[in-house]
Amino acid sequence: MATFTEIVEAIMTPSIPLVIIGIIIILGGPLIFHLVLASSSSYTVPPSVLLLGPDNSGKTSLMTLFERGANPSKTHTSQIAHSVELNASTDSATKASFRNFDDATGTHTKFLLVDTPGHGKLRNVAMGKLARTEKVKAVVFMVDAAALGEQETIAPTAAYLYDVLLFLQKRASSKGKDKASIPVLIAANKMDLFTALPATMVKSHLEMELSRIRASKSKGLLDSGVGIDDVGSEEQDGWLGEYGSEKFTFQQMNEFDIDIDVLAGSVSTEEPGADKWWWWIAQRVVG
Ligand SMILES: Nc1nc2c(ncn2[C@@H]2O[C@H](COP(=O)(O)OP(=O)(O)OP(=O)(O)O)[C@@H](O)[C@H]2O)c(=O)[nH]1
Ligand SMILES: [Mg+2]
Repeated sequence: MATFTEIVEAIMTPSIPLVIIGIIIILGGPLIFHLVLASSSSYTVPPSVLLLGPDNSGKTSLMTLFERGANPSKTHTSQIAHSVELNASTDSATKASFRNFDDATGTHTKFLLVDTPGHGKLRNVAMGKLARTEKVKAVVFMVDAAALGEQETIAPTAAYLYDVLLFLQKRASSKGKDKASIPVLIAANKMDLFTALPATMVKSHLEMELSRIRASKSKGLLDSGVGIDDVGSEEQDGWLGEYGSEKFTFQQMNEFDIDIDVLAGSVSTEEPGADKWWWWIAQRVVG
């Protein structure tokens, strides 16, 4: 039987197998530790839904409504992103309402609702959130339907939406198979105001303005005398929707596996309220 000193001696004597075991422990330990942490964090970080849209459209108001079940009396223009954890359910009992999400009945899916600042100077905050898309399940793009009839509102609103859609399109074109596509809800808010455009008009106004932006972006290209068939794939990649089409429609985004819905509602009043939006979000989060 080996004595204690013999064992110690064997361990202390450098030998190839021992060195290999040592290297495995030193390199493998942290690696395993990392894998364990990484896999567990994917369970603890819930999916998120991004609230985008220009300033004054009602994003913070909507988030507060979902969080507290009550409409905030006053909001300030947001300067930072802010998220709250909510529970969504698609059970018929709790169907279409965020007011009873605390009910213990049925199954719930946790998700993060991320509010972003809408001001043009802080747009990078929102786009930064969008760029880290691993956990983004859906995008809610909020617009002020009551002010959308005015040129000074529709122009910046559509310009922002253009950037968001082009980002999603590029992401879809270059994505690996494991990345799910991100659906977009255009939430036409402030339907309680008499100047509010109905959802169909919000849709057509935005499509018209997006067509205009797209045309002006490609104008330099066309002016230079290059035919539409002569341009390289780089230019095609920068084109929103169906390449070469005259008019942009949201339906063209289906080509990139991006679904866009336009739903009308209001944060401030019970009717039409925000239930439709909540139901849309719940289906995307749970599904
Ligand atoms: N009439 C009416 N007013 C609303 C509605 N929703 C929000 N508002 C008002 O619109 C204003 C702007 O709302 P916010 O929620 O602060 O807008 P926001 O999108 O967070 O704006 P930023 O933080 O600047 O990006 C507030 O005065 C709200 O009270 C609505 O459904 N109807
Ligand atoms: Mg805000």
